[in-house]
Amino acid sequence: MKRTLLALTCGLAVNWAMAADYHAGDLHISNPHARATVPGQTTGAVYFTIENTGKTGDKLLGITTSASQSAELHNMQMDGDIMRMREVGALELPPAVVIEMLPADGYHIMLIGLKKPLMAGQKIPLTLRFEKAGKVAIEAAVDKR
Ligand SMILES: [Cu+2]
Repeated sequence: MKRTLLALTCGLAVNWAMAADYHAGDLHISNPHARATVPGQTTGAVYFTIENTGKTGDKLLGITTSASQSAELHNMQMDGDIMRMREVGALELPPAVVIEMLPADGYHIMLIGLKKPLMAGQKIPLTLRFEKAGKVAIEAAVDKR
């Protein structure tokens, strides 16, 4: 019993430390995180989960950050047997959609022209611009590689 309680407490502590949740109108953005980069690496990637809990659609139009010269929304898809990444102008967020950005598949935010390496433990400020919800400031936690 004691053991179970301890495990539970640890689990809660971890969740609490990782919980970065943002609400903007009907949009819910959770767990923004980035991968640590090595010196000399000029690009980085940020991932988060975005949910539209409302009854009307919205659109992610753009991203800015002080961590890099620019930030683009990318989509990764298989093209035959080659994984290709391309820039997407805007991310459609229809009602009830949940989009989970993942390192190996689908969408991510590409940071282009990193000013400094992304180091584990840092927080990267980003501003997301939505068609209806407007500007939303978030911070992405840098994970270990
Ligand atoms: Cu990319």
